[in-house]
Amino acid sequence: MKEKISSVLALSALFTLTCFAVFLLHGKDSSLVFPSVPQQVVKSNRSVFGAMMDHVWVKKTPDVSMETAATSEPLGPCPDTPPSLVGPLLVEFETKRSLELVRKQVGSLLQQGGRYRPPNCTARQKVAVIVPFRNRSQHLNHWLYYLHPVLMRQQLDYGVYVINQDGDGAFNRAKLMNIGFNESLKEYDYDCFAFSDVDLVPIDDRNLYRCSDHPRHLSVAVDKFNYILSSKTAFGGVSLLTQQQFLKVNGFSNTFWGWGGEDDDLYNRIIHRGMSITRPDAQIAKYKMIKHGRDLHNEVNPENAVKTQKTAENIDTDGLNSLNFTVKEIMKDVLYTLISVDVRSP
Ligand code: UDH
Ligand code: MN
Repeated sequence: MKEKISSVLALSALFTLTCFAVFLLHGKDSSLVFPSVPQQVVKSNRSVFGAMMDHVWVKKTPDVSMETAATSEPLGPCPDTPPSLVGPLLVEFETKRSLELVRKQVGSLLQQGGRYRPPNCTARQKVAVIVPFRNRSQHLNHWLYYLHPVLMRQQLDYGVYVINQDGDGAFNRAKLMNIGFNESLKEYDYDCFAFSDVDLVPIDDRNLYRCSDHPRHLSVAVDKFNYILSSKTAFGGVSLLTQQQFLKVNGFSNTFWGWGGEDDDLYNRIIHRGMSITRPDAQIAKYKMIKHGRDLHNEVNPENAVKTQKTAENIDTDGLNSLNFTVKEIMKDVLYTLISVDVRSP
């Protein structure tokens, strides 16, 4: 009887062990056959965006959220050359792009207000991207669609600030830039400021939105001008200054109403304060400008050209230290922070 009981016990133990082994093996196999959810998500994203997107979007979706990064070990500095850059990009503005679509495509990688930080390393610079704006929503959609993936691949700790001029008074691009500088600094300790027109999209991601020893002009070769720089002193379009460099020149002048001159005046300020400008290679610093006509209330102002002759007289009293404006609204989208302002047009 005893023998019978012990052989039954031995048999059932053997059966249990076999079942356990089969369970383990099957578990392992099934994970090979059925990919985990994140793999499926990445796969479906790629098929939606198609092959063209290989040049625009990060190939691997960063898998660490900002929260995860914040709670883990201190991160090492990002490499000097970001590893995921792809070089020349396919950029076109024929496709209609709604904000909703762009939100779906890049929104999940951003923090509210158009903020991003590389998940695996500490960015070399904290960059506020300032975009002067009024009534150009189609342009903004294209710009956000193309710029976010580029800035992410460049491993910047960045935020996008769209400074919207409220009302229909004379446009003042320069004043909007000054306001962007002031307002973005209230949110975060940015050390670099990228001032960018809403209609300029880089067509090579090696053109880094990073500040350097001297103020930097990025929009060197623009398709509209046959990829030829108009003048050695050109500083409009897309330009970058560190916080110190911008303070040193007292920011932009606030008094350039309508189109023209404010960029030349900033160039004069830089030279006047003993700095020079730097530019990336024209082969890399290439841009496409979204085609557009002249906007209402931004007509050429002939007074502006005269004013650029008087930079030395105005620099001490006209700029960041004389800036006045009223914030009407701050709106946080996942793709950008929109700050609507009354610039007190004359
Ligand atoms: N901007 C607006 N809304 C406006 C005016 C200007 O958002 O109503 C901003 C926008 O970021 C734009 C930047 O200011 O990119 C510079 O203005 P712009 O694009 O009008 O300047 P640009 O020198 O063109 O590119 C001048 C008019 C060209 C008319 C050409 C007709 N063939
Ligand atoms: Mn333009």
